Formats: sequence, structure tokens, C-alpha cells
Amino acid sequence: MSMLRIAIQTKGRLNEQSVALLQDAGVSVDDSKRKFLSASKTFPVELLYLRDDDIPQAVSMGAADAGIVGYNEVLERGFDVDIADKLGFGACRISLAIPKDEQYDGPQYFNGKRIATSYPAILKDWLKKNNVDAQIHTIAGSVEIAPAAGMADAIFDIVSSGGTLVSNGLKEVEKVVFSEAVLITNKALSEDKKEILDKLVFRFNAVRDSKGLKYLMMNIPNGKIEDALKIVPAMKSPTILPLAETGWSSLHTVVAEEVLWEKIEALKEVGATGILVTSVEKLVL
Ligand code: PRT
Ligand code: ZN
Repeated sequence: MSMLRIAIQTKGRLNEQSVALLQDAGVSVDDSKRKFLSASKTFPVELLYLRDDDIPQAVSMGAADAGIVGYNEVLERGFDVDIADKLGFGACRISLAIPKDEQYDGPQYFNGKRIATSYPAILKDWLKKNNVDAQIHTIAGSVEIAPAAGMADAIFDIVSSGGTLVSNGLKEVEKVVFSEAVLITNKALSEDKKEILDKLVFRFNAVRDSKGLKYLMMNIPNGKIEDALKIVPAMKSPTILPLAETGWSSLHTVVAEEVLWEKIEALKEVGATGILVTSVEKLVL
């Protein structure tokens, strides 16, 4: 039987969430005896552990059928792969930043400047689009120290909270690319591998759709059901079950976590009792 080979980051920022997402989707791999390649016993997938830099190429060559990697790497490397899913973690942007006391008046600021980056291809493209003539200095790590070290006038680097820029006396002036972890796939997957991929993407969606949702159960006097439903509009039609006690029902529904407390308060107000909240693990819409 076919197996879908998925490349994930060996270690680093995306490793843990990639493994967690796969696990939530029913693809568990014995992590204790981790080799560079390990097969799941629960789903026809094997994991190939690579540096994130190498994942787009591995997928475009077919050394892996799919990969989980930052969109920033996919864009920079320029290999021809498909993006099968956006995974909702590893969010960041690639931005231009300059010393904080400099006056910034638009892209032309960078004319004649030296810019340090690990993303030369994306930067080159942006400079060209904006008609800017600047020097690109490609460096592998610690790009943010380049200006203070006198190696560059500006940087083009990944930003998430912005804390690293601040602590290096820099300010973000252009947000060029927004990125998150994506599932990339080889362009020529066999039919049976495509079938595995489709199942996996379906499961990823179910995991994502359940994020931040709570399942709510309560007892409610029959005369108040209508009021309650105004507070918690159900996804399709709500589940309402009669209770043994006449005149009362049990109402079940799903609500977003951020509005949970206000919904509970409003439901109590209309007479709901015995309100029980549990988490939603998967949601298949
Ligand atoms: O070893 P390997 O080559 O596999 O890993 P790596 O060191 O090249 O990459 P890694 O693990 O640092 O990041 C993997 C991916 O995580 C990146 O390609 C992005 O898609 C994503 N990501 C999300 C980030 C960040 N957020 C991030 N903040 N990658 C790097 N950073 C860096 C950023 O450059 C800055 O220096 O973290 C620092 C802190 O950022 P602030 O703004 O929160 O201070
Ligand atoms: Zn890397």
C-alpha cells in the first residue's frame, strides 16, 4: 500500500506544532525512537525530518510527497510546488527595518543602502517592483545585529512580536510578505497518494474548525427555548432533548470560546440551569 511521505522540520519553531497537528489528525509517530524517517502506525504516512531550508526542494524533487514549512521558505526558494493547505500556525512577516532614529519617507529611502537578509530573492523582487537600487547582503543568521555591527544600513528579516527589532534599536518600516506554515505537495502525486492527502487535509480542517469552540449543554424550561436560541444560534438546528421532568428540556450547542462567559450569563438570565461546558476536539462540518 502507498504511503505519503511528509517532510517536517527536525527541530525549531515549526517542529512541535507540525507534530501536534499530525497527532490531532490521527497520524501518530513514535517520537522516542526518532530516525530521519519514521512511519506512522495509525495512518499511511511517513515523516521525513529535514531542515526547513531543504523542505521545498525535497518536495519539488519528489524526495518527499508533501512538506510542512513556512510560506516564507517556499517563496524564497522558488521551487515549483502546490500549496495544499494553510495551517494557521507559525505566523510571521518579512519586513524591512531601519535604525529607529532614521526618518523613513518611503521605499526610495533604500536607494544606495546596504540591506542584510536571509531572504535575498524576495527582497530582490521587492526592490525591483519599487524601483529601488540597493545592495543586498545575504547572511545566514543573526541578521538583526548587522546594522549595529556596521555590516548594513537596514535589514530584511522575519518579525513576529517585533521584540527582536526593538532590542536591536530598529523599527519596522515595510511589511513585505505575510507568512504562516503551509502544507506543500509535489506536483505529480499518484492517485493513491492524492487520496491519502485529501483525507489528511480533511482532517486538518476538522482540527482547525474545532479550535476555540466549546460545547455547551444546559437545562431549560420549554417556554424559554426560543429566548435561549436567540443567545446561542446553533450551527444548523440545535439539539433539544426532553428531560424526564415535564416542562424542561436539555439544549446542546457549540459556541466560540471568546464569547463563552457572556453567553453563559445571558443564558442564566433566561432561566438555563445546570450549564455544562466541555471542549470540542474535532468538528466535521
Ligand atoms: O534549523 P532549521 O533551518 O530547520 O530552522 P531555522 O532556524 O531556519 O528556522 P526557525 O526554526 O527559526 O523558523 C522556522 C519558521 O518559523 C520560519 O521559516 C518562519 O516561517 C516561522 N517563524 C514564525 C519564525 C518566527 N515566527 C520568528 N519570530 N521564524 C523566525 N523568527 C525569528 C525572527 O527572525 C526574529 O529574529 O525569531 C526572532 C524573534 O522574533 P520577534 O519579532 O518575535 O522578536
Ligand atoms: Zn532554516
